[in-house]
Amino acid sequence: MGLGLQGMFNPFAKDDHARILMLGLDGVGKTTILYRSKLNETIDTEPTNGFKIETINPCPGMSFTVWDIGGQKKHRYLWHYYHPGMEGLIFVIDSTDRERIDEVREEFDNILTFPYMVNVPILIIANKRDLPNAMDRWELIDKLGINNISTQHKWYLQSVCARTGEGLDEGMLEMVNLIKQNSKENK
Ligand code: G3D
Ligand code: MG
Repeated sequence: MGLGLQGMFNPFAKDDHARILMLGLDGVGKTTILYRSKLNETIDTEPTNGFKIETINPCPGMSFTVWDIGGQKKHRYLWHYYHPGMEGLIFVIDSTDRERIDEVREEFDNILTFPYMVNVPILIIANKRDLPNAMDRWELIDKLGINNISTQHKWYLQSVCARTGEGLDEGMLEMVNLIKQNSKENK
């Protein structure tokens, strides 16, 4: 009984799938990321009221259902309600937005207190890396206090340009790896 070519090369069982929550302040590029991952296109976005859900394939044999939740201040109280059953968090940052970096940290810290976030791996996407004056990964890690979360969560920070897709596939693959490691350890 052979596995067939696909089974031999596929590191995941057939139909492996994870539910992913994507959060971040408004205007950071979440919806652009969603459709760049899904369609490999840049679409015209407008502020997301409520949420959008799309299925993407970060690598052969794996699919993610990604929930893109509106990030405007008036909608952020809803973030709390989308967590149950989520297996990964993608937290998106506009890496040029120094003005709101304290607000980003506050919201990030808040998310980490949600009960359903225990042990959930986190991909931090530092978006808009194409723009001048983007903060580099070390500055972001420092300003967001990310090193302090490393004992409770597996995490990875990837800088991305969602408009062109640069860095996005690498980031999604890291998310796959983190989820895989996590499920092995928590079996
Ligand atoms: P949101 O879903 O997080 O609210 P959007 O954010 O995806 O709606 O994006 C907000 C704006 O940021 C959009 O521009 C979008 O094109 C832009 N954007 C997203 N990713 C990048 C990126 O990597 N680089 C640059 N330079 N811009 C990006 P508009 O002009 O439509 O508001
Ligand atoms: Mg949006």
